[in-house]
Amino acid sequence: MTITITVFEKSFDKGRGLARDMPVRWALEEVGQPYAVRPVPWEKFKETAHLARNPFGQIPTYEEGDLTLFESGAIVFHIAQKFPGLLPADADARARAIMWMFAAVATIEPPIVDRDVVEYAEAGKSWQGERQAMVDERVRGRLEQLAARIGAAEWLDGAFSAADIVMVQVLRRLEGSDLLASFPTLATYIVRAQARPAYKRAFAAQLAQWEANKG
Ligand code: GTB
Repeated sequence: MTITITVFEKSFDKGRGLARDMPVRWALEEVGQPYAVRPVPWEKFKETAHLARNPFGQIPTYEEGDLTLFESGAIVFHIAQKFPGLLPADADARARAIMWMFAAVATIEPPIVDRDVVEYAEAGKSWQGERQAMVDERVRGRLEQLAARIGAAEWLDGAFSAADIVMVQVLRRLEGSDLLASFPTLATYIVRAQARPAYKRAFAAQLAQWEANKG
């Protein structure tokens, strides 16, 4: 059955692999599932056809026969449940991998997204600097806790899993920041993930998409 995902026609991250189709592509590459891509132009995000796929008018979405999904984390979870390779067989280890997926999107990601909100959406506000410092401190706290838990381990919990895809992608949003650079454990964790052939294939595919459409 063909799997089709929606992606930006022209991603505003300019092929840096930060848009949220990246974890979906990466998960599909890890489990060896081919997929088709439906690029959505920005002006069509809130049109009926796309809203039918995602009520919030966002990418990515995932179609497989009669099933349509949105939310990148839920899509990665679905792929991991449906195809072998991304979730441990042992029930307890599987529960922990799922826990880490939720931790990535519910505990680590919110302050990281807030950081972007302060930087871009709240630029020029009189209180921007003060809020930026507060949000950075929150992010730093979370990174400290995560780095302490990962320690010398290769992955979040034993073997590489879907949770590492979601977590690495969340952390990548801090790429280039001093915050990430001050946690070598996390920087190394990301580099380790980026060395995976599946990551490289996913990255190359989204970059090719950008190159073909940047105009
Ligand atoms: N929680 C949803 C999910 O994980 O699927 C969020 C989806 C989402 O934010 N999608 C964005 C979108 O469709 C594209 S990826 N936005 C249109 C809209 O909301 O109207 C967003 C993105 C782009 C670039 C970076 N970056 O450069 O770091 C990060 C995220």
